[in-house]
Parts: sequence; structure tokens; C-alpha cells
Amino acid sequence: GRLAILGLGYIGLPTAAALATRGVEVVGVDVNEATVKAVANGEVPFVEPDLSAAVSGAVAMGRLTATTETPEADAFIIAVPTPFQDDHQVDLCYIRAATEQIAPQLRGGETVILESTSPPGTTESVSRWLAEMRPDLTFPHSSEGVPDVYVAHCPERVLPGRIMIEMVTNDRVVGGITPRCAEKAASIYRVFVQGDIVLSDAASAEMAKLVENAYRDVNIAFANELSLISEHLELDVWEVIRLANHHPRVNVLTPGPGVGGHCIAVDPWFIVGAAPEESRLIRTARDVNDGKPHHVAEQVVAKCERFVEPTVACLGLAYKANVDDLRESPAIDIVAAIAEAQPGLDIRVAEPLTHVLPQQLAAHPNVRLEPACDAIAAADIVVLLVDHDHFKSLSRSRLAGKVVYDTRGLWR
Ligand code: SAJ
Repeated sequence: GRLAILGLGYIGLPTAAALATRGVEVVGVDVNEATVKAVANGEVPFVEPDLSAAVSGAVAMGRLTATTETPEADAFIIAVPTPFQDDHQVDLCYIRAATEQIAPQLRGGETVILESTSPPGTTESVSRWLAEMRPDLTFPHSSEGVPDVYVAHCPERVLPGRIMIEMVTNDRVVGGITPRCAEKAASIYRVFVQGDIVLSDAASAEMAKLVENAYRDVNIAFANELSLISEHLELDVWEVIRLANHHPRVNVLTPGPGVGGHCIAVDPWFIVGAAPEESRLIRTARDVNDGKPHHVAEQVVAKCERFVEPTVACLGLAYKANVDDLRESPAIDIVAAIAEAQPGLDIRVAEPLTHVLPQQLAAHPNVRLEPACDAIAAADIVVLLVDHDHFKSLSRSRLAGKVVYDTRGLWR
């Protein structure tokens, strides 16, 4: 049968490629014409190891096509963003728009899968929205006999940078509105998943996904709080953590300049939004991690005071090592905060994985993008913001005589 994937981003495109390279006829759908054009030509509009080969191969085999119009299909996977609004409440507009695209294509017998990370109850909302748009069909939330359309949630859990490996090897949770819905959805993932496929109900699956990312956020917040405490006590946090981690049941994560990306900095808020009174630790972890970029910027500004007209090199803009993803990146917020605090300051930014400054920084006339070596050579103060391999391999002698602020412990 044919499968349509709505959203050709970091999750939709790898999933499309994984299914298509295993012989499924996949139609990728995206509202962005540039994305559709790229994919139709077998190209990938972002950096992810091994994805390009899979996409160009699938397109060449004729298994993967791309379009802006949702076609008829036997199964639909929704892989669109779920951002939050200013008040941290989830914005379901893209999921809603996807269901509006799918509804007219239903004839009965299809499976609709929500992959986008969503608050508990969203998959049921998808079923309800479809039912409102298609009163001629029965949907599983209404529990009136056998539904015409099956609806399930299968949250993604791949790590950017390792997507093509983890997509295949990770266990998957599939939560159906009914057990039959879960079975239907699982049969699709069995095509490429080698890990276990664990069946459950939709709301538990939605919550489990949020819990995974909140768990990591809380643990990173612990490490980030330790970095503040250690700074206050004039201790080396990396040394403290190295020692503590020799305990057999202790595994403290790595402090950094803050938590970025489109998952860990976002998903815990969906739990807080669903149960605000009860989510005290999870909310505090968010606050600790969100406070870290401000702290780093303040420290850099304080270091600037030792110089007359200092030049600052900021290394890295991505939200983490070896990816080109700038979404919710603490590094960008830090550079912007420094530029705002010191309007005349000469700031050189190095990001080997991008060629243009993001909009937020392009607005500052004194911030410019340069190769790392040039930026370091010109700098009095070097701030390491992302632990890219590229920076790790730089010769340490380039840093001689400069004030170095290594937020990732890369050069320890
Ligand atoms: N970070 C630290 N210290 C650490 C680990 C991470 O400061 O010890 C920072 C990173 O630099 C980055 C942020 O946290 O800014 C998040 O990075 P990450 O590598 O922990 O996670 P993501 O956002 O790339 O991917 C996560 C993963 N979730 C978990 O590990 C529980 C991934 O499996 C999910 O699929 C993904 O979120 C998602 O899409 O939800």
C-alpha cells in the first residue's frame, strides 16, 4: 500500500526514507515548497549522517516522492512540529492543519498515526477532529463498533546525529485509541524497526514520550546547577563530576551553556501545562536550564571588563555537538545577550556547520561569522559554546595567552 508522511523535517524525512528503502511506496508531504523540491530531487535540506544516501537512493528507486498536496493513502503519519506559545501552552495548529489535509482523503480502512510529540489527549483530539470533518465515517474514540479509520500515537525517540541508526535499533512505543489501532500502527513500524514494539494506549504513550525528555532535562539541570555551585565554591565542576561518577550508581550528566533543541527544552512544558500544581521539580529544572545562558553571558561580559576594546570569539551556534540545528540554541541566545550588553564589542562567531548568521544575530552590526582559526586569532576572550569535533581538534597552542571560557569542558 501507499503511505503518506506529513512533515519532511528531522523525523518525517528519515522515517520516509527508512520505509521507502524497504520497498514501501512513500509520498512525503510538506507545506514548504523548497523542502518538497529538494526531497523530490533526492536531496536533504539539513545535516544528518547517512540520511542523504537513504533519501537519494529511495528517490532513485522511485519509492519516495514529495509533494505539497496530501494524496489518498492507506496510512498517514503526522510528523509536524508542536511548538509552544509564549505562555508555554502547546500550539497544536500544525497537527490540526495536518488532519484537515488528511480528512478529505479518507475512504475507510486507513491508519492515521501521530508521531509529533504531544500532550496527553492529543491523539484522541486528532480522532475527534477527523470525525467532525468526516461525519460519514466512524472513528475509534466514539467506541461505536469497528471504526472505519484507525488512530494511534507512535512517538519518535531518535537522537539527532544518530537518527538513521536509532530509528532502526530503538524500541518503539505504539499507543492506540483502541488495541486494534495500536496493532494496525505497529504493523507499519515492523517494516523497519529492529527493536521491540511495545503496545499501549494513546495517552500513556503520549505521556511516556514527555517523561523521557523531562527525565533528561531534570538530569541536565542537576549537572548545570552543580556547575553554578562549583563556580561559587571555586571548584572545577568537571573534576567533581568525574570523581562522583566513579560511584557504581551515580551518573551525573555534563553541564553546558544551557539546554537547546526542539525537544528537551520544549516537551517538559507540556507536562507542566497538563498538571501545573504537581510539576514542581520539572518546572524548576526548566528554569535552571533556561537560566544558564544568561549566566554564561554575564560571565563573558564580566571578563570583557578586564580589557579596553576586547574582541570575543564565540565558538559554535548549534544546540549541540556535530549537528547544524540552530533551533532553541542556547549559544545563539548567549551571543545575542553579549552583543546587547556590550553594543560596541567586536564579536567573532565560528560555526563550521552553517554559512549564514541566524536572523537574531545578523541584526547586530558587530557580530560576524568567521572560520574558527581566524576568530580565535583575533580574540582576547575565547568562549566555547558547542563541543563540535571541529573545535576539539583545534591545536591548543592557538589559545595561548587568551582568556578561555569553556562552557562544555571540551578542552579540559
Ligand atoms: N546537554 C547537556 N548536557 C548533557 C546532555 C545534553 O547540556 O549531558 C544539552 C545538549 O547540548 C543540548 C540539549 O541538552 O543542548 C539536548 O541534547 P540531547 O542530546 O540530550 O537531546 P536531543 O534534544 O538532541 O534529543 C532528545 C533525545 N531524548 C532523550 O535522550 C531522552 C532523543 O532521544 C529524542 O528523540 C529527542 O530529544 C526528541 O526529539 O524528543
